[in-house]
Amino acid sequence: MDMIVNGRPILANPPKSTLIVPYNTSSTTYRGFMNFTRDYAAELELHVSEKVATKRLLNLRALYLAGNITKTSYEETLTSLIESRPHPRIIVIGDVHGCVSELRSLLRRCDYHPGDLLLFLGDLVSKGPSSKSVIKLARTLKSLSVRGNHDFEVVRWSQAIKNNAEPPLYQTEHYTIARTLSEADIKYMSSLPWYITCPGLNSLFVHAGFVSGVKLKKQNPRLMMNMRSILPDGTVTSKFFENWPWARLWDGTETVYFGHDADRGLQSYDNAVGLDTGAVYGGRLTACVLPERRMVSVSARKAYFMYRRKRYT
Ligand SMILES: [Mn+2]
Repeated sequence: MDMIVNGRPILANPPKSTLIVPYNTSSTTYRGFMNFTRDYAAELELHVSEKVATKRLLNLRALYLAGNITKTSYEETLTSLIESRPHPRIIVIGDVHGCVSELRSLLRRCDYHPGDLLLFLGDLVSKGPSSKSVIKLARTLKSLSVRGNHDFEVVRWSQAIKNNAEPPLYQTEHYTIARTLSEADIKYMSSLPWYITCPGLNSLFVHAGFVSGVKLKKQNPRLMMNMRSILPDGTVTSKFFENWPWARLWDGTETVYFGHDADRGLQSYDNAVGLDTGAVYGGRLTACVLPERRMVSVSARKAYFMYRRKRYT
């Protein structure tokens, strides 16, 4: 049975490690979006034009609920309002790391509307100013995300806390974040898959990367969350070897969208697009808008985290 997420169907029972998003352009598939229009309006500081458009939708809904217009006329008007909207899109977003103001600015700059699907490339949390608000925003807008290495650590700690584990000797950031998250936040984070596929756009989404020549189902979760380089001898590593980005070797037929690699910043190969542009280090937060593959980014308000990583050649 199909389940509707943000107006688009996804598999009702996705395999634990993955998620498939069909890209479907027919308007009937995103009719359900009214259900979260209210939350959307409350969560984003909207531009005036968006406020007006949202208000029209809410007024229409109110008229219908009050019994002032028939269901048929409500649905007809709703459909025509939706169809006069820009085409629904998938907005793919690089590592947010708790930078919620930058995320809000980015969504406005992308002209985000209900019906668009947000797809995060993982590492929503940690290092930045407000991990909890990022998770709440992602949940409210019914976003999808893959699992990043930092998300993974937070989920591990939240499970440990649930099982009454001793707190760590030195209170790590992941532990602190896990303690501040609500039940709903943790449920959302626990649901994040290793990777997401979208056959309709011939695309894959993953936090760190894939190893060429290995079937999707056989890819190693730890590497999917951590890899950065593949050396000439085939060694897959999370280290930053300047001349050996894994994406350069990617020979799959699908285009891979990934994050995790702020050192290299924006990477744009034919079949691999890296979107971690280091917002939390004072760089930019970047989105790629599909299907047109348009890049949109905003600069960070400040450097929230000091940046120090070894370079290898
Ligand atoms: Mn990462």
